[in-house]
Amino acid sequence: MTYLRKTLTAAMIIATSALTSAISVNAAEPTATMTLSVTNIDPDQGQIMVALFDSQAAYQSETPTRDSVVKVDSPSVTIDFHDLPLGDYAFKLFHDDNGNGELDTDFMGIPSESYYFSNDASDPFSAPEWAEAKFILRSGKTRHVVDLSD
Ligand SMILES: [Ca+2]
Repeated sequence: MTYLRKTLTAAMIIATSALTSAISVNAAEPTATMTLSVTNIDPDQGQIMVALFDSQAAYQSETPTRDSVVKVDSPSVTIDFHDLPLGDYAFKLFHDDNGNGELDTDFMGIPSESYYFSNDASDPFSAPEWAEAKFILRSGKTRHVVDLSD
């Protein structure tokens, strides 16, 4: 009885330490770099403002995991997000062409500056749902081309 218990305990310690080392090997989780190439920015002034979301809850509560503001001085800009954990994301951006930090709208509430949701998602009456805009970020490098000419 005593011998069996000691043997079992030793086996459990070995199993536990094997598990611990397996976890520490995985500690450096794979990440990804996401590049946004924003093209056909017109007029080539102001700034591009991007918000990146990593969950539906974050998307709906407008709580970006990353954001970026890039000055526009040519019709195209490139924005990189490094070291992103893999998973589902959605982003939205707009061209703040008058540089006031806001998406301007007309008297009907319709945006008067260019904007874009990931997947080119759109909804005629409001912002598109997470399900429409989300994409899966895999390891390595991902590039999204955002054509603002539309
Ligand atoms: Ca603006």
